Amino acid sequence: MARSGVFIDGSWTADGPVLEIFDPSDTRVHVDTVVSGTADDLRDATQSALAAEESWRNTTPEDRAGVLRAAAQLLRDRANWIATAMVSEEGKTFKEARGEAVRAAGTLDYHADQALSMQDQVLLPIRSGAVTTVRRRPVGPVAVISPFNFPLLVPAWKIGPALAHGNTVVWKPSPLTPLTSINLMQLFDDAGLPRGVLNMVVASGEATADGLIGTPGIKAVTFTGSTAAGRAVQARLAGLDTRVQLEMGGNGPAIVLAGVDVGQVASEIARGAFASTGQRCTGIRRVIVVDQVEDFENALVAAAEGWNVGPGMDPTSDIGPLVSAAAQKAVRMRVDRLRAAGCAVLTGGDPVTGEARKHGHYVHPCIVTGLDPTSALAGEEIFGPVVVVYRVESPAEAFRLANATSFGLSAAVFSSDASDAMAAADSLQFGTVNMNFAGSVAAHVPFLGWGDSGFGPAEQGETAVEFFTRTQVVNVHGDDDG
Ligand code: UN1
Repeated sequence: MARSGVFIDGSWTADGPVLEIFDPSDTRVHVDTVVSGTADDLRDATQSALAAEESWRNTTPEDRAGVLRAAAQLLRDRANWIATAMVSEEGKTFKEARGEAVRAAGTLDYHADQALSMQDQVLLPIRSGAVTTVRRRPVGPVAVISPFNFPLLVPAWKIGPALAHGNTVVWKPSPLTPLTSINLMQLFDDAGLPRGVLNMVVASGEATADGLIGTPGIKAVTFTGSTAAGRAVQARLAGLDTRVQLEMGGNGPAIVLAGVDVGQVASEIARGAFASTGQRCTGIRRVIVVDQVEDFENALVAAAEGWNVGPGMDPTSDIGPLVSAAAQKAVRMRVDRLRAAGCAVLTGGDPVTGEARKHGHYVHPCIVTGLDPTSALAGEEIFGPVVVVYRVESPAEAFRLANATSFGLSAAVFSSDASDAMAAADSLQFGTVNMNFAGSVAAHVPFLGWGDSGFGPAEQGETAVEFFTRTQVVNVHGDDDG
C-alpha cells in the first residue's frame, strides 16, 4: 500500500500525485510508493498550524524542550532504520546517513537547551516606579522548506528552533526524500508533539509556490535549496509581512598556499569535495593552488581515485550515487561542457560501468584543470563530485580568484602558517572561512551565506533565536505613576 506523504492536524492523509521511489544505486529496485500533497494540502496545513498556534505559544519552555528531547532520543533509537531508508532514496552511504541521524538528534537537543536558556532582559525603567522588560516572542506559523541532500539535519536545524521558541510549523520537504521525511514526522508525533504544531506536506515546487509561499497566516519562511528557487521565494514575499531566511548555493574555494603537506591537504580537500557525493552547497568546487606547491594535481587525483564508488549500503563504498538520473545527467553534461571549453579532465567524470553499477546514478569523482577563471562556466555551481583546479602565482591572486564569484557560503585556506588565518578571513567574502580544514557544520555555530548564498539572519547557534522570535517591550508602570 502506498504511504502518505501528508501529515496535517495529527493525521496522515494524501490524495495527490503518486511518487514512485527507485533506488539511486540500482534503479531496477522499486523502493516504495508515496502519495504526495497539493497546494490545497499546503493551505490546509497552514490552517492547522494557525489553529495550534496559541496553545503551543503558551506552553512552557520545559514542555517544548521535553518534546524536542524525546524526539532526539527516538531519532537515536531509530537511527539505523531511518538511515537505511535514507540510503534507499537519496543514495548517500550508510555511514553518512547514520552520522546525519545522530547529528540531527544532537541538533534537536541543542535547540531544546536553547529554549531553556532564553532570558528576558530587564532595562532601567522609562519612568520611576516602572519596570521595562524586553522579551522574545514567537513569530507565528513558520514554513520550513528543506532539500534532499541533508533530509534529517537541515529540517532538524529549522524545525528544532521553530518549535523550541513556540512557533507552529508547515514543513515542505523535498519530494526526492519522502521516506526520510515521513520517518522524521512520525518520530515527532511519537514524541508527543500536540496535533497541528508540526504539519508536513511532501509537495512539488509548483504546489509550494501556489499553496505556501505568500499564503496568509505564514509569518516566516526558512528555505534551503538552490539560489534560483530561493530568490523566487524572496521575490514572492516582497511587500508582505513575512520574514525570510534563505540558504542557497555555493561555489566554495579551497586555497592552497606554500609549505603545506600536499598529501594531507589533498585528502582533506577530497573530503570537502566528494562527501555526500559532492551534493553539498558547502562543498569545495574550486581548488586554487599557488605555483610554489608542486605536484598538487597528482596528489588530488590520487586522493580522488582512492574514493570507492558504490552502493550506499555496501560498507566498502566511500561515495554513493547521485540522487537522481537528472542529477547524474547534469553533472555529466557539465563535465562535457568543461571538456568542450578546452579543459583537461585528469580523472573521473564518467558514469560507472560494469553489471553491478551501471543501473545506478554513479559518477566517478572528477578533477578538472585548465578552465579560464573569467569564463561563465567558472561561476556556475556544480552539484556533484567535480572540482576545478586553478594555478595562481601569488596568495593575493589566489584570494582575488576565490572572491570572484557571486556566491559566498564557505571557503577553505590551507597554509603552514596559522597566523594567515585572520588575514585570510579579512580578505575572503564568505560567511564561513575554514583554516586547514575542509569544513563542517555544528548546531552551536552560526551558519550563513553571503551574496547569492544566503539572505536573512544566520541559522544555528545563538543567532537561530533572531529569526524564530520577535522582540516585545513590556513597560509596567507603578500605581503612583498615574
Ligand atoms: C553538512 O555539511 O554537514 O548543503 C551540512 C549544505 C548545507 C548543509 C551542510 N545545506 O552544504
